[in-house]
Amino acid sequence: MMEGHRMCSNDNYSVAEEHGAGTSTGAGDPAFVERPLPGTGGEATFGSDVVAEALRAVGVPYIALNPGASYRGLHDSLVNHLGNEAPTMLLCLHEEHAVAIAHGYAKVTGRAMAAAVHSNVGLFHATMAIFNAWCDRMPVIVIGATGPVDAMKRRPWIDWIHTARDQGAIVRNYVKWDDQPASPAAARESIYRGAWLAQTAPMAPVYINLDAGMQEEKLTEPLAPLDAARYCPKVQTAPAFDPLAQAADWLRAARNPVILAGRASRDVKAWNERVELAERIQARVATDLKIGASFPTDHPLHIGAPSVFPGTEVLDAMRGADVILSLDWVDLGGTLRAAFGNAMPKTKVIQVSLDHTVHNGWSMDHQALPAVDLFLASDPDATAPLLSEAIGIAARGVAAPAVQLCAKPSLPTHGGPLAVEHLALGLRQAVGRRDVSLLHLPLSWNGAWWPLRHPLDFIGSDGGGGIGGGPGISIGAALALRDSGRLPIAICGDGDFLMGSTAIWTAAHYRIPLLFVVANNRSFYNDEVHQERVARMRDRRVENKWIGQRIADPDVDIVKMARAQGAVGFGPVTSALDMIPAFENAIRAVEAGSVAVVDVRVEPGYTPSMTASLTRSS
Ligand SMILES: Cc1ncc(C[n+]2csc(CCOP(=O)(O)OP(=O)(O)O)c2C)c(N)n1
Ligand SMILES: [Mg+2]
Repeated sequence: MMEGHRMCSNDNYSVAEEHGAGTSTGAGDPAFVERPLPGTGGEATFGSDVVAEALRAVGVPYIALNPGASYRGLHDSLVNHLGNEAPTMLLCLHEEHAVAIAHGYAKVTGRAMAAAVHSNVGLFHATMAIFNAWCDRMPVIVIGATGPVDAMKRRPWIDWIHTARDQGAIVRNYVKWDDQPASPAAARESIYRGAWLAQTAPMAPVYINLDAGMQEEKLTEPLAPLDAARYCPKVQTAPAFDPLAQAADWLRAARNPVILAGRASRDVKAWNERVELAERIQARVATDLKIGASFPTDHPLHIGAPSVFPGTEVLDAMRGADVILSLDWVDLGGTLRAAFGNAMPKTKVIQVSLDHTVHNGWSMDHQALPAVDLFLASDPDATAPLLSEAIGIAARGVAAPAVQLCAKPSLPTHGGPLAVEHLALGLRQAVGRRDVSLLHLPLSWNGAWWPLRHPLDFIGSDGGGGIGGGPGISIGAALALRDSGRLPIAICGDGDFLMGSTAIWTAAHYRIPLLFVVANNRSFYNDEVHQERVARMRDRRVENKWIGQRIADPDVDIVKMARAQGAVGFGPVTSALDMIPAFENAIRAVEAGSVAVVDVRVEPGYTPSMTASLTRSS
């Protein structure tokens, strides 16, 4: 916990640069789990060899997949032409996990992995995870397949049902770009373009659909080499000079500026530059539990605790502000409405974002249209240091009291029922001084329970509100964190965990250590809250809210589900007395290279602000 009043300088909340995540070496590496016998190697001979080489050329390290005959050509090329290295396959039990793993990997590294899904049916399974990554603005190269497009080459029945006229239409509304290249050379260009677009801000998934016929056909002649780097140029996303200077003038003169610190990279330098900007202008800063940590939550300038829906402290600070600087805040329009009602805010609003470039008419994830006085069409990470420089004044220490983040710092000593808060306290106690990355949090989480002091302390939520993404996203993130020295912990609701639970096998199989803690209230409790609300509005029986919601009778044996897939399982933990030893044993298992799952039985309950936001009637 933070001590109370104190002066802090830049240094207190800056984070030292460290070695990067995601470069795995040596034993236990997923690349060593499934080693093929030496293949043919040499020159590309088939269309799919060209595709595999292109994936390697753009730096795709892993390809999470569920197999299918539509891409059997590519599958062979990855194994027998490239030797299952760079990219290495990660077999998944469901396409949703394959995309979620790639999504989680991107959340840590900012880089795209690939996910391969069979024809239309695999893509159908993958859709929710693609939508999650889309809303989260995370890059994934989704490889699909179809055909043979030439009907004369199709096998009876199966090739026909697994061919679609326009397969990309299944996902076109929530990917940045899609393609169905007709030749190996076009497929190579498509992979280069896809990798480039997916990883250029605003980042998002892309979908590339490979004709089975094109994959399996022999090359008539070798392709001239193309240097992938020249086809994936770095795109500069700095702001134009005039709006930058104007923003700097407003912020320099502001008496009560507020920064809404939204989507940001996991880059330590960018984190420190954000802290510096806030300290220069003494701006109070709000952060968002939907997305990765963007500012130290126990910094004196941080407003209250981070939450999914902005709480009263954030809204009050906005009302008292003379300038609001949004750094790509998710739902700026809705947040302004929550603070100022439907009237236009009198406060000056500066928006820094590139997000408008991917807004479309199908998905409403662009959120409400905000009133904005100055728009900097630029990447917030690149903009913050430029703003600091243009503002000119030096960063000052902050004399405000540090935020008390931990409300009730003691665990019950009795064996009574556990709340999610107890789970959080027990877990913090068990992890001690380790560097922890929280990879997922349940809806019942309160941001006050766990200070976030580093961009990798919390990587954000699923993006699209698609339950079941938690396990897969967490495994992809843990893969990226393998050599980071951080303890990866995912805390999932039981509903989320159960929907995504067969992702565990992939983590166990490829030796991706992480700790899952299931906040098991044996319910899709979120929706109990809604049924309660409806019953109250209609003056009906609130007591019936559990029907069609409770995951009990029988209770699911989560520990057995974990063990059945090669993870180690602990629990069910029902009292505080058992909780710390269970966590300690689980952490030891993770540090020894295992996947560990702890089932903690908790009482249902959400924070008041979450309940209020969920149940707000129209
Ligand atoms: C794919 C999907 N199905 C249904 C929902 C609706 N939904 C939102 S939260 C939730 C309950 C999640 O249960 P759990 O993870 O156990 O969290 P709890 O609410 O119990 O804390 C459901 C069903 C959703 N968001 N996504
Ligand atoms: Mg639940």
